[in-house]
Amino acid sequence: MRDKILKLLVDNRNEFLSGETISTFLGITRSAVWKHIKSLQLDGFGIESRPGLGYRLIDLPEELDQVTLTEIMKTQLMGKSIEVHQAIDSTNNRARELALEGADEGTLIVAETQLEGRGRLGRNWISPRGKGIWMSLILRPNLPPDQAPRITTMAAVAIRNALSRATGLNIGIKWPNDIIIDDKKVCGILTEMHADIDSIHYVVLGIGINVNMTQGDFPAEISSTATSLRIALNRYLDRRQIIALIMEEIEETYLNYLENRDFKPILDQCRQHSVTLNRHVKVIGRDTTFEGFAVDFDEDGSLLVKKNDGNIAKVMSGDVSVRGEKGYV
Ligand code: BT5
Repeated sequence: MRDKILKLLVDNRNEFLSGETISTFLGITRSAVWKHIKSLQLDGFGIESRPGLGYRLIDLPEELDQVTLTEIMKTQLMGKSIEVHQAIDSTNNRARELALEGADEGTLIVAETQLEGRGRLGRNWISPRGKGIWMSLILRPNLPPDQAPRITTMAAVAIRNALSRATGLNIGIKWPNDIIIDDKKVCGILTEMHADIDSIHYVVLGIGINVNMTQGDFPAEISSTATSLRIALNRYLDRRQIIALIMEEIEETYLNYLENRDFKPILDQCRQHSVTLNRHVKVIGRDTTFEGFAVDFDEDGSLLVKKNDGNIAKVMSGDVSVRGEKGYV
C-alpha cells in the first residue's frame, strides 16, 4: 500500500493530492494514508503536507553522487577528490588499490553498499544500501609506524565531534574504535596501513556509520548492540551533510596534530567523551581475557586497566566490553 501511495505521489509530482482523493482511490481510510505518508517521510521522501490541500512530493531520498559531495565539501584536503560507488566489495580495498597507485592524501572512497564490508580481524561489517555512510579516506601521515594507532584515536574524536554537531546527541567513544549512543554502536573505524620499519606509506581510514537504518535493518546478531542516528533521533538524516562535517573535523584535528605533534589535546577529548573510562571492563585480547577497572589512557593512547590483583595492565589493542546494567556490552 505504501508503494501505491508513493506511485500516486510520483505520478502527480509537485501537485497536491488530498488525503480524501488518495483514500478513495486506494480504498483505505484517511488515517491509514496519513500513517503511510509519515513512514515515507521517515525514509527520506520529502512530502509536504498542507491542511486543506493534501500531500505533495517535493524530493526523493538523497543519493550519494560525486558532484554534489564535491560541491558541499568545505575542506582544502580531505574529501577534495571523491570516488562514489553504487556497490563495492569494501571501500577499504578500493582505497588501498588507489593508495598503491599513488592517490593523493585526502582521497575519499564512498559506497552506497558494501558486499564484503569488514571490521577488525576479518569480521563482517553490515552495510545495507543507502542506509549508512560506508567510506574510506587515504592518509599519508609523516609518523613512525608505531604511532599509527593514534590515527584511529584522532579519527574517533573527529567523527564524534562531527556527529555531535550534526545531531546534538550525546555521543561517546568506546575504546579503541567505536562511536556509541546509549551504549550501542553507531559507528566503527577500521584503520589499515602499509609501512616499512621507519615510515608509513599510507593509512586507509575506514569509517562505517549507521545513519538511516531502522531497527528492522539490523540482523538478529547485532540488533541489541547496534543503533543508528535515525533510531536515536527519530528522523531521517542527509548523509551528504554528515560526510562533509566529518571531512571538516578530520582535516582540522589531523593537520593540527601533525603540525604541533601534540597528542594530548586529542587524548583529553577522548577522556572527556569516553564511555570506557571509570567503568568495569572485560578485555579480550589475542591471547588473554581479563576483567578490571579502566582507569586512564596512556600517553600513546593505550588503555590502562587496573586488574583485580591491583596491577595495572596496558592494553594496546583488542576488544573491550564495559559492564552495564545487563552485564558486559
Ligand atoms: C569495526 O570493527 O567496528 C570497524 C568497522 C569499519 C567499517 C568500515 S565501512 C567502510 C570501510 N570499509 C570496510 O570494509 N570497513 C570499513 P570491529 O570493532 O571488529 O567490529 C565488528 C563487529 O561489529 C562485528 O563483528 C559485528 O558484531 C558488529 N557490526 C557489524 N556491522 C555493524 C553495523 N553496521 N553496526 C554496528 N555493529 C556492527
